[in-house]
Amino acid sequence: MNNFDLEQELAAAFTEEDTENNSTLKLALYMTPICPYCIYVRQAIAALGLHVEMRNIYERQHFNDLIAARNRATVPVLHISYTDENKEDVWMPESQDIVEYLKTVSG
Ligand SMILES: N[C@@H](CCC(=O)N[C@@H](CS)C(=O)NCC(=O)O)C(=O)O
Repeated sequence: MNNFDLEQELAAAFTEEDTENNSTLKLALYMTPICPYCIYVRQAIAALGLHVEMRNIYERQHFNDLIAARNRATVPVLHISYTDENKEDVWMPESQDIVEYLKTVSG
């Protein structure tokens, strides 16, 4: 495991506060290491200092989960889940939309 992977593993243990909705949200990015749109989003995540778990779809489980949710393997996709069980998970595609959303989360 290299430093980047380790950092992501540790980051996955944390969550972001969703201040607007007063619940906790967890962010995960479905990605591949070589996809330019994914790199763009990952750079934004680093710049914003957010904790986002990386889910490389070269790993079978992550690939299967993405297909089950969206019926397509296009990445990046941001998975947003909430501690409030009444709130449905969101699967957000499109790198530009993801970055704009992340800016709102980082406040
Ligand atoms: N408009 C999308 C483009 C995403 C995209 O084309 N991703 C490529 C990888 S860089 C991909 O997943 N291609 C395979 C596929 O669509 O099944 C975005 O900005 O996120």
